Amino acid sequence: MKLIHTADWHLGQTFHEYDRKAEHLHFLTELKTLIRQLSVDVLLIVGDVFDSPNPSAESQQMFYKFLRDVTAENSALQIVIIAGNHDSAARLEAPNPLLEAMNITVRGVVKRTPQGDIDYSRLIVPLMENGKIAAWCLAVPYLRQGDCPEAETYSQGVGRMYERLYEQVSDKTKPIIALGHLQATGSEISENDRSERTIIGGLECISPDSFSPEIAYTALGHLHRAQRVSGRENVRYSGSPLPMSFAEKNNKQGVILLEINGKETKIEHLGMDPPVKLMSIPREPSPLADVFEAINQLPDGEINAKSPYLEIKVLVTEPDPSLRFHLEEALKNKSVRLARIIRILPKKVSDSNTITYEELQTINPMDMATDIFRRRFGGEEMPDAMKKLLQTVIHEVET
Ligand SMILES: [Mn+2]
Repeated sequence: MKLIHTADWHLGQTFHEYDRKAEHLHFLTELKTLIRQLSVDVLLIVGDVFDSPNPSAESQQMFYKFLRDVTAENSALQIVIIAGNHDSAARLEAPNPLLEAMNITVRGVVKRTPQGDIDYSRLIVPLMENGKIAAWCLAVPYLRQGDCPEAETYSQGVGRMYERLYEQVSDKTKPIIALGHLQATGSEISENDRSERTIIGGLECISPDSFSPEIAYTALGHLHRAQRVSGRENVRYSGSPLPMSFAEKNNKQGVILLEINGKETKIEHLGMDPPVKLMSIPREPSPLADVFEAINQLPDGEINAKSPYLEIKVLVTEPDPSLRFHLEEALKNKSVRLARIIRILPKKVSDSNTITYEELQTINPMDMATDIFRRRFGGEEMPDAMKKLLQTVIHEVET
């Protein structure tokens, strides 16, 4: 049985105002080719299908056209999709009556039975091969606090969710594959990346022990860098197919191919080169003269849909409202698309209270709040109860 694990497509994302439709289409075309060439049985899409809970008509159309095309081309293909924190759980599930007829299962909402218990059975999806159940999929969407079984903390609740689901699988002779959109402890996030840093202070990290060693493979989404978790070969993030921010420019994009033969599981990361590169110049933030020099070295040519996105890091000594204009002038005839300019003040100035918007974006809100608390209350630490409450609020706001 062959499966492809992918996640974090973020369809509809604009990259610093640039539309990414062409890049997403490129990925979807490559994915379709892979599925056909490898005769894949199951496609697992592990959350953050869309970048926004209210995706544009255009990005929804792209998604549903892909689903239609890929299932038409591969009549035996089964697809399991879960919602991520960026998706609207209910909206993603809405077309289920149509999708079910196409062998596609979407799980976004954790439903309750009339007695108020979690409806576990709905989250256990049989994976078929030649008309027979070949494996079980624990299709767990991104979980909010109230979705989990009773527990002291969010992470314990999530752990319990997977335990219960595992217990509920009656036929454990078949391989079990768990899905999850979460941050696992022992994983690395991309430096300064706010889109991933939705879980604060480490308390909300999920222990990889939540996934029983008996589970053949755990397919994770949420972190955009492909990686194993805590050195466990079979607990993995596929990573996103496109870099979502400049912090991710060195990530290796792709999907994971999983081959299950009885007890044996073969796991392989299939690299896919995104059609548009991210460039950051100069290597270190530099004075304007060096920046112009670096721009000079860029290749000449026309700008098209494949031209790299460019980040420029300038050391500035004072506000310069015409900076962007001068940089844009220098970039004329260069085959790049200017995405952002980072202005960095030299150390002695930035030591004062001035910080740039970009710097502000990199500060963890929890750190900021505890710092302010300390200053206001003569060095007192914020009480744990208040920290917990704040964490819940930040979590809700950011997800
Ligand atoms: Mn996510």
